[in-house]
Amino acid sequence: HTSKDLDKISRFLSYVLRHKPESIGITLDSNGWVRIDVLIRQAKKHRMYLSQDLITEIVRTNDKKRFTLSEDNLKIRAAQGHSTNQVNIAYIEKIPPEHLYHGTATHFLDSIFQQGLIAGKRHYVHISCDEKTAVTVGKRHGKPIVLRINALAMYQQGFKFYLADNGVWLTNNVPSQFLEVI
Ligand code: HQG
Repeated sequence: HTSKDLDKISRFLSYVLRHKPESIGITLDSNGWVRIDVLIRQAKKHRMYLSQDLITEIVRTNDKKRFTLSEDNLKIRAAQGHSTNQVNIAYIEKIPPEHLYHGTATHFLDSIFQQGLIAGKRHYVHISCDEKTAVTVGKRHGKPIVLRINALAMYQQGFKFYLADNGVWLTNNVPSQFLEVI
């Protein structure tokens, strides 16, 4: 498969596994999992032709490790990024490092410093463990800017942090006093 094909399928999987499973008539369990045979069957009805091998290749080669296979290889889920209400993943709580990073665009800054970082349509605020990744995330929205989050201080004040399967950190919201422009 060409990287263009894989990219197209990755986008399709992101859409159905994070946002709109009902668009192809699948249901995710509360931890986000769906059986791969069911996914393949339903995708085919929408002219998206998947196979177990293709799915394995995408999970393995995906640049951001967006998808996770269950241990028995029978199920798949998106690691993070959900907006669908079908899913409420029981992420494992973790103690964060002193600093974490959030990449955003300059035009959001005023609003962010007024309201803090909020999850918006997704279930959590998405946070990177290094500045370089945060710049890439920010570029998706405009002129990128990186905010440093005093994550350990937040944690010590009772905020919870979670680490997704793919290394993305998650939290419910970040009040602006824990943010610094770097
Ligand atoms: C901003 C990608 C105004 C926030 C990435 C962000 C990530 C505010 C945007 C994952 C705000 C939401 C998530 C406030 C936050 N006022 N703007 N109070 N609080 N924002 O796409 O973090 O390629 O939902 O800064 O790599 O950009 O999809 O979140 O700019 O891991 O796999 O609101 O998505 O991964 O944008 O990215 P998004 P995100 P994938």
